[in-house]
Amino acid sequence: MAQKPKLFVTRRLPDDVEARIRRDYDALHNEDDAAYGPEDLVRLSMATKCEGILTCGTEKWTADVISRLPGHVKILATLSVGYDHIDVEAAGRKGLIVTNTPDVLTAATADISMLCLLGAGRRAQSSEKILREGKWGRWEPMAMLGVDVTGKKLGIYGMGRIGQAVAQRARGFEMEIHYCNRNRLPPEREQGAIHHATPEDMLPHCQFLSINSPGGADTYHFLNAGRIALLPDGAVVANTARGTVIDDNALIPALQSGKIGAAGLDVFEGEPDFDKRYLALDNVFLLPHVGSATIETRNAMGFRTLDNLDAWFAGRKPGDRVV
Ligand code: 8YV
Repeated sequence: MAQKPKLFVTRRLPDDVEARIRRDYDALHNEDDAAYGPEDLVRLSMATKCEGILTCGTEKWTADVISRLPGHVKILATLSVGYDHIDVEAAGRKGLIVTNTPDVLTAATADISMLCLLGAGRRAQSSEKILREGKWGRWEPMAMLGVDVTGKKLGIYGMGRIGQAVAQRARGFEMEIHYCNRNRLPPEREQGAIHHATPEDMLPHCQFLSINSPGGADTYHFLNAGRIALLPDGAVVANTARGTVIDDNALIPALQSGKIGAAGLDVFEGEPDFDKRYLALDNVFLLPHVGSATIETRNAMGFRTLDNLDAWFAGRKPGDRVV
């Protein structure tokens, strides 16, 4: 019987995914889900003599780490659609193939974008806090007033797969969809959404703003003080993309002053660390990066990652090759 390919798996994954890995690979699993730093990644890549690595967004594949990987490592398959944790240029220089998992987390992440828009707009966490703290008294005509989502103007920054799925959901809330994307979508995908070639053109329309762009250098601190100033007063901002897209030093004062009415944030710069000033605000709805956190979606992401690895080990081109 042919030897199973050697794989290094950096995180503990759902049972069905782990079972498929055990069936098809000679793998080093991370049973305890230990956190691997740069030295561990290099050391374990060497120790396992692996040709493939199955990683997640938690491991940082910097140019330095990639340059120190042994030559037997040929493919880095990430269980994520985003790959801003991988220096793809360094991977390209080394001839390392990189794959990701598009499509399979689109719906789950778009759902969380809606949850953030609604949770922020309707003050979900500060309302729940009242219950948990036993402070629910008489119904008050003026208590916990949020803003309607229905019928409002929604701007989507980043109209890729997830942005388009957010638009589809927001149409159910009768929202008027605006979007900012380098390229205008064809009419059948645009479905009446209004294209803006620049954020500066779109932001003044955004009573709600959903950030669905990739992370990385191109979008770093996109939402800064200057762009916040362009939003209508009281706008609601949701971010399920990457924390780096928002400048916390601009958003937090805007939330404090009421310039931004509320924010729903699933991602943070430097997560799991995050700017603790958010915790003192009652106009925020905060989640710990759960955009793709459903069992169905995580299984699908795991299987898609393995499909990419299987293809490469069978001598075929992986479907989701990014480098
Ligand atoms: C997860 C994500 O954090 O896929 C992404 O890009 O941001 C999230 O779904 C990621 O999959 C963790 O590896």
